[in-house]
Amino acid sequence: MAIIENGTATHIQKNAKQDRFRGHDYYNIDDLLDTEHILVRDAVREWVKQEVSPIIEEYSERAENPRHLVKGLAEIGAFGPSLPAEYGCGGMDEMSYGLIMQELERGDSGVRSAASVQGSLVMYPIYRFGSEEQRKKYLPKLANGEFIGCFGLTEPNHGSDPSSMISNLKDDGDSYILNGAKMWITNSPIADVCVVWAKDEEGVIRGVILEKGMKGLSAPEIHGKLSLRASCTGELVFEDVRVPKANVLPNVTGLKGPLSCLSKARYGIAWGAIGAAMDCYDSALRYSKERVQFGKPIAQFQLTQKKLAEMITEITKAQLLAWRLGTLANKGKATPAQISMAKRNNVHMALEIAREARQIHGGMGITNEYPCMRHMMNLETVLTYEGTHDIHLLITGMDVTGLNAFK
Ligand code: TGC
Ligand code: FAD
Repeated sequence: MAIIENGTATHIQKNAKQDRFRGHDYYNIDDLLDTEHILVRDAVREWVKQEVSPIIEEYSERAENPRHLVKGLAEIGAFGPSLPAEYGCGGMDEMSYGLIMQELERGDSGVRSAASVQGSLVMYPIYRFGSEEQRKKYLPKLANGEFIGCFGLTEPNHGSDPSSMISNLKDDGDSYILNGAKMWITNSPIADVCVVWAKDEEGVIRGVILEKGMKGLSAPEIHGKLSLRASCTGELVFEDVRVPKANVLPNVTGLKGPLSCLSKARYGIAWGAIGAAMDCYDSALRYSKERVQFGKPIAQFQLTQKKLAEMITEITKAQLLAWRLGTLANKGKATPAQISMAKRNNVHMALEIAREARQIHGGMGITNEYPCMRHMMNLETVLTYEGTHDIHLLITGMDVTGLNAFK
């Protein structure tokens, strides 16, 4: 407990656990949204206030996945928001999907991760590349949270370069035999369904759907994470797993399969990062007006104002980037490189803001009374997964020069 010297500080301490977040819209970007977008966003914001904010610091501290949130996430339409309603999904547009991710990550990156993986990395490939039988079998149960899904692309020795993966499928009549391992897989220890990418005997990457309980499939949890602590992460180990050919995604081969899913998820992260940044800014703004040093609120010092002014400027730029990306995505015109730019810019922006906001909170900023340190730690993962900060830079570099730095 901090030593409290005056009434103002006591007030801050008492109210720190309440979620007093309000959104920030310096450029009236709400005017560019439809009423439906705002309704969706506000509903998710309220859900996060009621369900996530009161518990997230404790779950994060205990490194425990708040699994009870799955039902609520399904109810608010967070799983596959922009996939068709006929499969039990949200049937919303890409802007609504983005806004939902923004609000979830305002609560915690791990909560947004759960929705990203389920919707964009598991449901989306089944919808886009799966057979009608696969869609009907899996999508409704993933949408309503009855099934948890995970996505296995990264391997212990192949992260940024997934095309070098060694997990492999050997033809065995009506089945394939799968061997190999995947690393850093969100939700693998609790997953009922795994979308896994592996090479066939011709070296062609294929997607397969695995189900919990298949002989030879195991998913040990990875412990000791100092980031994304409220999210469950594990490995996937395949020892002669027999995968019926009916479980192969029939409509895609090659790396563009998993990379298309990543485009969908990276788009959501570009929005989600804004949520984490807004939460840090909001907390810092409020704290700086309440915290008194040298006889005046610290918000009155020019150096604090510089931090806050730069934060809201960067948030506003990120919001405009995301909004424009959303309008392109709604028309099916957002390119993978445009998505990379937004993911990279917005996550880096959020991480910088989390660090600055932490400073504004002084010593209190390193405690779990305020969200900045948790967001900061989470964002270190977000900067790395779904393509690292530098990989996205090289994607932009390749797009503008036409020259490939990876090969
Ligand atoms: P390259 O030769 O460039 O491309 C292979 C094929 O894929 C196509 N393509 C894409 N298609 C759709 N969306 C994209 N974003 C695409 N990027 C490329 C490309 O046109 C080509 O198609 P075709 O028809 O010619 O075959 O591939 P490369 O091997 O040179 O790799 C390029 C690179 C490095 C950019 C790519 O491998 C990459 O993005 N690496 C980063 C890996 C990554 O992001 N891993 C993420 C793992 S999943 C995860 O982190 C989940 S976190 C979950 C959570 O939220 O909790
Ligand atoms: P590496 O690829 O080894 O990179 C190490 C460093 O080298 C990075 O800084 C990178 O930028 C740099 N580097 C690599 N290549 C180049 C280059 N050509 N030029 C310049 N620099 C380069 N994966 C999944 O498949 N599914 C999941 O659900 C999933 N969830 C995750 C959850 C968490 C908590 C984490 C931490 C990761 C998750 N990942 C998941 C894996 C994630 O996508 C990888 O960690 C990421 O792609 C980077 O791979 P790597 O960790 O092997 O790093």
